[in-house]
Amino acid sequence: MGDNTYIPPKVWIWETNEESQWSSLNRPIAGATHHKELPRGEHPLQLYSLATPNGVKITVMLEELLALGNVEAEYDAWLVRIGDGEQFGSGFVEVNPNSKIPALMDHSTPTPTRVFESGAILLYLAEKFDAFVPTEQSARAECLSWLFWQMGSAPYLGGGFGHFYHYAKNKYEYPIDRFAMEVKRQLDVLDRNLAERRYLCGEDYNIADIATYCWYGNLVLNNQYEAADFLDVASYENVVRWATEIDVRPAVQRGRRVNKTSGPEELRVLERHDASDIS
Ligand SMILES: N[C@@H](CCC(=O)N[C@@H](CS)C(=O)NCC(=O)O)C(=O)O
Repeated sequence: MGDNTYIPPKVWIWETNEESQWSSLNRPIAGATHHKELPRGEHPLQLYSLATPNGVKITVMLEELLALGNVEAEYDAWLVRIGDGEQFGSGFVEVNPNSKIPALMDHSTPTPTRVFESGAILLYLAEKFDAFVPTEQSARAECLSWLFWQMGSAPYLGGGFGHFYHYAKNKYEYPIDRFAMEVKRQLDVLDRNLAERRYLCGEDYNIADIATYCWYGNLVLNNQYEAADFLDVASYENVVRWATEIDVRPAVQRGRRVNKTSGPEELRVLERHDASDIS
């Protein structure tokens, strides 16, 4: 793969290769690979996750809700080690048939509610607690537009740019060039918007900021893919200003640590069941 002699066969065949650390996990079929029940803690909200950009969106949101005084946002956060294939366990697949973290169960509803897709989980929690999403129709439309924009852009940043620039063992110019171009265009979209506004939708911080900070915020703060120089992130001054402001929020600092398995040992909170788990 990667040289210009590759000719696609008539029918694609699944062949495992060692192109990246994720190769042994990626597969073209859905469904569970093994039986494994999910654990359940004492709080109504049960989160099954890992501190990736998509996972952190939800722990930041829950910590923000708790910071506002919503005691019903207390949650258990269970670690799902995607590098070990735990997202393919039968219990997890029942909560998310797409086998990706994050996934949430809400046991406070008349029958338990499952929610998957980080954008859907953010909106579910925002509606449940009436926080971090505007209620006025136009403001809400703006918030949902930026939230869905982020959800649509993440595959370019993470699945595209991050995969080929950072994770892939061999670096190929064509995909890196294509995805760097799109990521820079998206950074410019954000930068122009944030030139006029403090947060993505205006004066108020909301779920669109949480979702976007976890991807583009981390990228411009050089916490993602070690690509700050390559993408010249410093030139997106408004994005850097916005990300820096969000980054220091105490709830953001707490949420980033939940289900974290890498980085400094003292910052990792593998599972969270109580506020005291985050020291
Ligand atoms: N669109 C999904 C994407 C979730 C996603 O890609 N999760 C990754 C970690 S960030 C995952 O679980 N990967 C495991 C795998 O691909 O097997 C969302 O926003 O929730």
